[in-house]
Amino acid sequence: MAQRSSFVVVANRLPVDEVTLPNGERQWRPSPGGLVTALHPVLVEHRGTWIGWAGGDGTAPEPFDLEGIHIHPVPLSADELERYYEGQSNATIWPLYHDAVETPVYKRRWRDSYRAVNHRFAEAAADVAAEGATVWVQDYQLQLVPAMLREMRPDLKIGFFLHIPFPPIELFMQMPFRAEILRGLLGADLVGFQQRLAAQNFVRLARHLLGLRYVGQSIQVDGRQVKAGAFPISIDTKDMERLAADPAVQARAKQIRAELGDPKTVILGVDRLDYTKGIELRLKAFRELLADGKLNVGDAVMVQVATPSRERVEHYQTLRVKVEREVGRINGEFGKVGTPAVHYLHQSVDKQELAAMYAAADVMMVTPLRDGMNLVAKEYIACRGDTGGALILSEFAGAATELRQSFLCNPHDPDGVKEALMRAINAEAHELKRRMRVMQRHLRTHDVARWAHTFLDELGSDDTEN
Ligand code: GDG
Repeated sequence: MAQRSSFVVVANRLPVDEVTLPNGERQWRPSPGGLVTALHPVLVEHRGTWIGWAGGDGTAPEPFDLEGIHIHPVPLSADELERYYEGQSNATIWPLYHDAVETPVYKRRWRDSYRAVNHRFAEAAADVAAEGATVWVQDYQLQLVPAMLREMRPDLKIGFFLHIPFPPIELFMQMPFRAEILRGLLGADLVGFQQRLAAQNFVRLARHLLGLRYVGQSIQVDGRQVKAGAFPISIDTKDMERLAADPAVQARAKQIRAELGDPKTVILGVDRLDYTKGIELRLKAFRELLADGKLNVGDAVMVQVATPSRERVEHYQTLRVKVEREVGRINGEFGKVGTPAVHYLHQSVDKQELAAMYAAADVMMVTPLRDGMNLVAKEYIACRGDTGGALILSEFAGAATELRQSFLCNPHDPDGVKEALMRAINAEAHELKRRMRVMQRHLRTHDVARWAHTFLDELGSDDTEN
């Protein structure tokens, strides 16, 4: 029988990658990424089990322990990867929940696969959870798990957290199996969102679609209370501050600036290559400012890290072509030999290099059309020490609710983005420092540990150590 845990996290992906050592041996290593960054400290604290997919297709490896976490892999076949993951999760739900900024694609066979895979994850959780355990289900790939798990194990305390936005009723109603998704989520005792508005969308939807009554943020379902609430996720602020203050990282930041030709202004973007992140509009704003003569190559340089993401999904292939065409156009028109206007990296950089980039950037551009939170914005703030730097932040990122001292902009308005960028570039140093200090103070108290504890407290289970 599987090892039983009193605290279980269920997420699409396990927080590990398999690497090949120089001697050819295969080994599991912790892997970077938004969700892992967020949950790792909490799991270690609680000695929990993490259930998820280990990568690859076919059979899953046997459960194992890594850095204080019990890892419980769930298999996905090649067919399921295409239908459940790339299809239903990333070509249907992801665009629909992000304001349909790309057209969602609906396919019955994707939906069937989504159901089957959710059932497998629920069964795994039912197997490993101890009597009365707390199970925390993560994100849009697994929205049916809470109800399936409740059916199998009514003794469990079930939490669900959605990392991405939850759309307004009008949009959600497009979804062909909308009632099933909603009932899936309502299997939880607590459904957490990044934003208050998203929680409101959810309770209103429960009334609209299923005629359920709610008082405040508490919905009555089959004689149970299901609570909804906002739990804005954050970063491990201390860890990020420490990393950025490391002399090697600081030296690398200086070196990056020198390699870029010691320009007056280094403008940085760091995103998964995703159409919600507003990478194209950011490049376009930069191109127009160069064309208007408001910025000059040499004085200002842009660095865009666009981490490869969901490369087999068509929307993402199209986006890559568009972004790379725009980068080519800008460099073709404005670059000089040895001095490109945009440095574009379609690759993943390591954590130290990322921190050095943040520390080297005068202006960080975070311009999503819609984003649940956006941890990049928070990481940048934490990496700037007390040295200034400016954050341009889309009003449509969840982070905008908290980071009010950033230069906020509407990413749908190109002139507004350009104006925000120029204001940031021309701001006085003392003004930038003042803004940074306020946001840094906020992040020191509102870090990822607080996020997790607040959620688990509300779920009534922040005693999982025992
Ligand atoms: C989803 C929601 C929500 C990126 N490139 C590299 C790299 N990263 C790291 C960043 C950051 C994370 O990945 C990205 O997190 P975001 O929050 O910015 O965005 P999503 O991936 O879309 O995450 C989002 C999040 O879930 C958490 O709830 O905030 O709204 O969409 O940590 O640093 N890390 C390294 N190299 C890279 O090249 N090492």
